[in-house]
Amino acid sequence: MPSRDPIAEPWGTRTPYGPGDPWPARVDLHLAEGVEPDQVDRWVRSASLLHSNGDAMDIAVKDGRIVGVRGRAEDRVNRGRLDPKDLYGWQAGHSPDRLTRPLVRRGGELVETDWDTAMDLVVERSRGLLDERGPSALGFYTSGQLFLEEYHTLAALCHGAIGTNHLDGNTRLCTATAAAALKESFGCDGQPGSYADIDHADVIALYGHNMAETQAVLWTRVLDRLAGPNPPRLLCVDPRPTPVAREAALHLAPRPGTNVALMNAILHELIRTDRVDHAYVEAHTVGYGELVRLTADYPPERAAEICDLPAQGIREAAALLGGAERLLSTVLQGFYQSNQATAAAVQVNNVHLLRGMLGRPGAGVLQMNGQPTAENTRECGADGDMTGFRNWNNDRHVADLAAAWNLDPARIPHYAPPTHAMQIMRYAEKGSIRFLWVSATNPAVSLPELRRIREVLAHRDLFLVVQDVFMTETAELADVVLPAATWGEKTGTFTNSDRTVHLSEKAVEPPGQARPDLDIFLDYARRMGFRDRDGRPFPQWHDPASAFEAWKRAGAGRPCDYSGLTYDLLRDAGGIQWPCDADRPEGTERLYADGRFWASPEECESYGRDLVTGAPLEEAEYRAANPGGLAMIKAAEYVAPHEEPSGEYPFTLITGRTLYHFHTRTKTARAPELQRAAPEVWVEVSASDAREAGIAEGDPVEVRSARGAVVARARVSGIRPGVLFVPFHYGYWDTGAPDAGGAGGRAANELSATDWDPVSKQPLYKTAAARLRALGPGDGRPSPAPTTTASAPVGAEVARTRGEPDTRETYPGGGTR
Ligand SMILES: Nc1nc2c(c(=O)[nH]1)N[C@H]1C(S)=C(S)[C@@H](COP(=O)(O)OP(=O)(O)OC[C@H]3O[C@@H](n4cnc5c(=O)[nH]c(N)nc54)[C@H](O)[C@@H]3O)O[C@H]1N2
Ligand SMILES: Nc1nc2c(c(=O)[nH]1)N[C@H]1C(S)=C(S)[C@@H](COP(=O)(O)OP(=O)(O)OC[C@H]3O[C@@H](n4cnc5c(=O)[nH]c(N)nc54)[C@H](O)[C@@H]3O)O[C@H]1N2
Ligand SMILES: [Mo]
Repeated sequence: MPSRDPIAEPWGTRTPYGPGDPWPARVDLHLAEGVEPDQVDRWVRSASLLHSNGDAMDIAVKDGRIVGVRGRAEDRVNRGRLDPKDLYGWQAGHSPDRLTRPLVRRGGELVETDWDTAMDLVVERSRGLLDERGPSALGFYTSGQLFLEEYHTLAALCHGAIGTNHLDGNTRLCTATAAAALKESFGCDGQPGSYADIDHADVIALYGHNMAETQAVLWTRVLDRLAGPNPPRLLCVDPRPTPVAREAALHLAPRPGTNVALMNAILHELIRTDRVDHAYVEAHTVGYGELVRLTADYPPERAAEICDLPAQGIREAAALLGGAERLLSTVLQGFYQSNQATAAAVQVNNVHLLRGMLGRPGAGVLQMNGQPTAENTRECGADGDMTGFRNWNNDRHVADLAAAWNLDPARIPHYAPPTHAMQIMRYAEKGSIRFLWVSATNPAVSLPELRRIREVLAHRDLFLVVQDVFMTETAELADVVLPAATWGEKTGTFTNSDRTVHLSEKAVEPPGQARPDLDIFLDYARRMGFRDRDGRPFPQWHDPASAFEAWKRAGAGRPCDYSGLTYDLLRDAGGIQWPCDADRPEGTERLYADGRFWASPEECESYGRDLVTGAPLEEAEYRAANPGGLAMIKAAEYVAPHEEPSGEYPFTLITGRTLYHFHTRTKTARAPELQRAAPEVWVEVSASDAREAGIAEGDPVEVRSARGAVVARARVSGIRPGVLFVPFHYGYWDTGAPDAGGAGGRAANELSATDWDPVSKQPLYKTAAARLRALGPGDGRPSPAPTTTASAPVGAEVARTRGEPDTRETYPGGGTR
């Protein structure tokens, strides 16, 4: 019973405020039909697990079941607000098709079994491979959606106990570039800015970030500033007319994959017009001279040609950024998953270094996260980095970590960079990895080039363990399926994009025999008989609270210092930003306020890479370039995408999200309000391209790349001409297998290429070449794309996306008229 229809009005009503004022509270609530607030038995503290924003909420429990959620007015992140996924997504937990018992493959079929049988099988295969082939035969692929305690445990198991280098998270697909860009500029991962910078900024620049749809509550904060006195001006860089673009003072819609050229021209203009804080640059940075030299070759006219933008627009963007007194920038997948991902994201950092816009209210950069707990995957080292933002290339860091775990340093692999997810898949394909344990991610839908990924995962030489809450496309291919408890059914902590840590407490029992992921990992460790240096069972912890204490020891003294936090403090105070230690008991709003960075050769997390080739730098090179541990201004030449539109494939294909769904929809498709709002896949086509191809709104079309094809209804939208957009949410669990005859599936990743950024190794989901073919006239129905979002129709009458079921007819595989 929300007071509004959150589907039709995802951002709700305005609570305007002015610069420097506190963001007013607005409490959003949704309870199951027929339940009144005073009938709720208990409210249990948590935060949202369906994006990286960290919206704080209480879970309503009645008769041992979750019956709704309410935003927490006191919390610094959302001041009570919740978005549509927050309000409705919890219903997935009740779904009758939850996994409730372990499954093992027998005679080709997955059959139910008990935990002992399933775990014995996993342990037997692990031991056998360790004895025969060594630790490198084992790979682990995890998530950005578990809890901190679970990642730290998994990292300790893989890097410490087993000694394999093959551990990565789906954060590789998500925010590996954020981490890489922060390491390149500041020597270490760690988000400099704070969400509160929105309260103070006079200019906010969003680069490849559709905040309105992907961090909808943060966007309400921006909308509330826009509605108040002295509003900020927005710059939006996105090839689609997103809701962000609609509110922007300036919208640049570049050709996808040209971000570096655009940024170089902006930097060129900032330097030419001397919008440079020379005192800051001199005191706190190295590399300015090289940036001046390189960007001299990028006048706006040159970038205008590469990006296909008006040169005047680029000059105006530079003037907007150059005139800002308090500049906030946010960066997300339009940069991270596009051509030259890290090089482009680093240029945003450069704008801030040049202008001295760091570490004070309103002046900040947010190299955003995507997943709710991606930050923790990174800080715990479950993404292949070394636990606590340590440098795998620095023997002292390895020794330090070994001491925290009470293990011999020689057990921790540090002979080579950790293996990234795309390389793990390659090793599985080649047969050197024989055992792959996938937890809380669905690679059979989310990795690029699905036909190949399905083959790799289904190969009979690969023993595949899948730990999930549902029977996903990936679980279908497994040898062992482990049923997990999820949000609301287990306790743990997680950290959002601006370093705010929340505690999420168990509200209800998991269904059937499903168990918390932490219990599963610890059970595996006990059965494997791992020991520490003193012969005690390893890991030495046994439940969420003891796992949190162990993490505090492993992260203490590093930037992500949690040593001042306790579950009780998080319970009392709500969200707190790390670092939080004895000196900073209330946490830390902004990093680098003192102009000091974690960049000295002794402290840094990485010696850096060449931004164009990705070649790693040696310690000696790093020492020579940055002996004083200053921030690093790193310049990069523009290099064209590997796959550019050409005769056979004349369109650029980009993929991404819509407001109402989360990823492969395992949760959001099981929430009726969300599923109804975007029930099927679609393809966005510009009006001019549609006209030329004879395609009208809702007509069936085929999009084909060199990898495969997708069949969907066309949405004629305001997207940049020459560009197609396909949302990547739609796999096959609810419709059956992809068409084997090659007639086309519906998952966007049938189309994407096996290619990644040379620095961050993040796959390039946002630059591929494709062709578009009309499949005959439609039946007059529009495409199922929402009307409230970047996918809004142009030139056709389409019923507005609304929440009330009665006003929106639903039917299989289509939209609404
Ligand atoms: N509703 C919803 N919210 C989510 C999620 C979800 O699945 N659904 N997922 C969460 C996760 S894990 C993530 S990572 C975030 C992602 O959040 P976002 O990055 O905001 O989402 P995307 O739709 O992937 O991409 C953002 C924009 O990049 C633009 N783009 C594509 N190519 C280029 C390019 O070359 N240059 C530029 N400048 N822009 C380009 C697209 O048009 C798109 O609008 O969202 C989080 N929040
Ligand atoms: N084409 C294209 N592809 C993309 C992207 C894109 O923009 N375009 N974006 C990429 C990005 S940024 C991301 S983050 C990935 C996301 O890709 P995935 O991680 O594959 O997507 P999810 O559907 O979130 O998968 C999470 C899985 O974990 C399960 N799960 C949820 N909670 C729990 C739990 O508590 N325990 C366990 N064990 N399991 C749980 C869910 O049921 C689900 O199956 O996709 C990437 N792929
Ligand atoms: Mo992501």
